[in-house]
Amino acid sequence: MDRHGPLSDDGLVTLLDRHGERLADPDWEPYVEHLTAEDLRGFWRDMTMTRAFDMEATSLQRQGELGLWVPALGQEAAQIGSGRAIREPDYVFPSYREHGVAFTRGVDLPQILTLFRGLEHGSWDPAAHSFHLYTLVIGAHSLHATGYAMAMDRDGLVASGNPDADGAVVCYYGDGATSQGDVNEAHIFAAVNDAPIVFFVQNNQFAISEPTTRQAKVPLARRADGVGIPSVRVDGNDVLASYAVTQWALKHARSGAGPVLIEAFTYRMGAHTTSDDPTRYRTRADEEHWAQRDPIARLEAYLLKHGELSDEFRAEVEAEAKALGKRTREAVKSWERPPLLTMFDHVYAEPHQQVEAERAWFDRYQRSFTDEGAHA
Ligand SMILES: Cc1ncc(C[n+]2csc(CCOP(=O)(O)OP(=O)(O)O)c2C)c(N)n1
Repeated sequence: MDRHGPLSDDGLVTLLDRHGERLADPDWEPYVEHLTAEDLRGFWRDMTMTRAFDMEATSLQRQGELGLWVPALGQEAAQIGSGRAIREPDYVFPSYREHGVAFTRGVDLPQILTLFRGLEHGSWDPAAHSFHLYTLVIGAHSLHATGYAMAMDRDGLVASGNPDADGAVVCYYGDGATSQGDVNEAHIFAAVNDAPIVFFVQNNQFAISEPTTRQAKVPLARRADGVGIPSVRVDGNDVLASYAVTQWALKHARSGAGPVLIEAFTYRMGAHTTSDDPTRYRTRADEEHWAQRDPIARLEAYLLKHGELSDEFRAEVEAEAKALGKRTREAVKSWERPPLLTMFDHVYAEPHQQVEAERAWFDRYQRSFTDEGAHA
């Protein structure tokens, strides 16, 4: 392993190794010592549910029910660990692969699929879940997130004197996004304005077919050095470590000390999307290497070793996952195509003159194809 390049495992925070052995790290212990066996089982459940939903969505795409699907396979620990460290009034800006984080924010997972069936931009209420809609334009949301964080500060939600009431933003994007202008601008803007934001980079080692080695000469976390943002590299397949570093980063940001960048080093076990064939750009040996580091298996090994994963609990989660799969299939198949005019809804929070004018024009245009319109 190259000790200096972007795939180095140097300095990765790890609290649970790939065999499920707990590693002691006095620096990070304070961020996990309160977790009970029930909490850890909860992490395992969250990851298992996320994966079950993911597999279901892939099947639905293969059956022609979805236009596209973006699997999060292999990234469950990075997402559940960080997601479980987020609380009110924090606010999340995801990209498009954060199904695990969505789950921790209480989004009903089938709702995500309205986007992938081409019906809506996502049908959850961002305010109700403190979880913004997905963004397909790589990195664009990093600027929105930075502005939102600065507004949270101005609204008195940061360093208020009551740490339990403070909040910060968490913005998720991938390794490829770190090459984007928008993301670098967001880093600079956040740094010089001490914006309360945690940039959470899931380095899954590929931007579609472009490997991280073609995006950087150094670990991605070091991008933060150049703009004066503290950063940490974490084993993204370790749910405990992902939770610990996000706890720390959020505490830092909520206290008014400014942004943090987390690089979660992980691996996309599936395809980039259902339109992609990863065998064209990576080897079977690589996939096998990372299969040995499966984030769910790692926590499962730990729990089993400590007698904390009973057959009853596993059966319960299995049944829950099955029910979610069934509900997802039924929901997707029941969705009707919405009237085209709904595309003008939710553009702004309040009615807007220009949008209303465009809606009226489109309405007339649509009617021109009917008998009623043709004779008007
Ligand atoms: C601005 C922009 N450029 C290009 C694309 C096409 N595109 C979609 S996903 C992707 C790769 C993104 O990789 P990364 O940031 O590592 O995230 P990942 O998909 O691996 O989670 C690209 C280039 C896009 N959606 N938006």
